[in-house]
Amino acid sequence: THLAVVAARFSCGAPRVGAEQGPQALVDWGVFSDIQARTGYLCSFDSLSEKDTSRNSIESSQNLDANIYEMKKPHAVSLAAKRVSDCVYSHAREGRFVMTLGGDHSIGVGTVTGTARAVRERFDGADLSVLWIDAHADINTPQSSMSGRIHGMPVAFASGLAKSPSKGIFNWITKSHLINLKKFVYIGLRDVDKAEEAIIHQYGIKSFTMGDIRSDGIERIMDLALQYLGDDSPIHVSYDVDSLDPEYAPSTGFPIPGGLSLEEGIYISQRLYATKGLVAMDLVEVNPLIESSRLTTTLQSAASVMKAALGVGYEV
Ligand code: DIR
Ligand code: MN
Ligand code: MN
Ligand code: MN
Repeated sequence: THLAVVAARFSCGAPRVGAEQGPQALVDWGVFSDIQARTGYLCSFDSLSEKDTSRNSIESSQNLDANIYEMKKPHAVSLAAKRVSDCVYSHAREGRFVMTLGGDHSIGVGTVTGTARAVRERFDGADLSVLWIDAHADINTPQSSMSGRIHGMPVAFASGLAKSPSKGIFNWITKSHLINLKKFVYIGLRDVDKAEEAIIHQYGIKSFTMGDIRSDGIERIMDLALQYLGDDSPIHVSYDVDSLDPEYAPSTGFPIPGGLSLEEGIYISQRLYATKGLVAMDLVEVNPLIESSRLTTTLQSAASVMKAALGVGYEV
């Protein structure tokens, strides 16, 4: 079997640089040699970055990337996400497991739309199931966002909740790309904007907060999450490393206390592996420039949740 690793080396959706260096740090940590040695997977690598974008599009995106439509760097982010979406799609279409390394979470517009489109084609119009493991809800629209940063908006664009504002931004997203919010679950939320809370409530989006995990336990929460999604469609997990407590993942742009323990983070992955329905994973928001002295802690944690999702170290 074939594991397609996509290095999405972008940080244009976030206020700070550094997340574009996350993928290389993870690869250098040796995660994939370990996975190849301990599973039957053969890994292939794609590397996408702003530097590879043609001179013309870089120039035009820089010229156009004033803060328009309440969004910061919309052209650069839209172009990056489109490239990620096409790349993820091309692998998922062939039945490969796709592991995308971020990058800030705006690349999530690309990852889930790429998988959703491939799954529709391969499984007769079926909707993809998505788990969004994150401290944040990432569901602001350009209108509701207070920061204008698109790493806080990927769920809104990937689901069609936020429409292409115009001038070509995200207008590559067609109906076949969209994820269904009825097949979508949050786990780990603890820093949600008021406007995002209203959106989650309005659309009835299933959400398991850190409070829920503390009162019911992660085992029960995973039972409920998987039961809600059902077992009739393939699963994509978009794993933001900031879902983990900063003790285990300090090198990230927006660390929020009170997160998942590493054990809970690994348990989520193990449960997803055990469904046999997991087809794609993102591991995003590793920023080697933040808390650099504790980067190895962050890489170790990220590696553990990735490996567990692929069945490495899985027992029972
Ligand atoms: C905030 C922060 N909700 C925003 N989001 C973050 O900018 O939309 N996401 N930090 O990771
Ligand atoms: Mn996120
Ligand atoms: Mn986050
Ligand atoms: Mn983020």
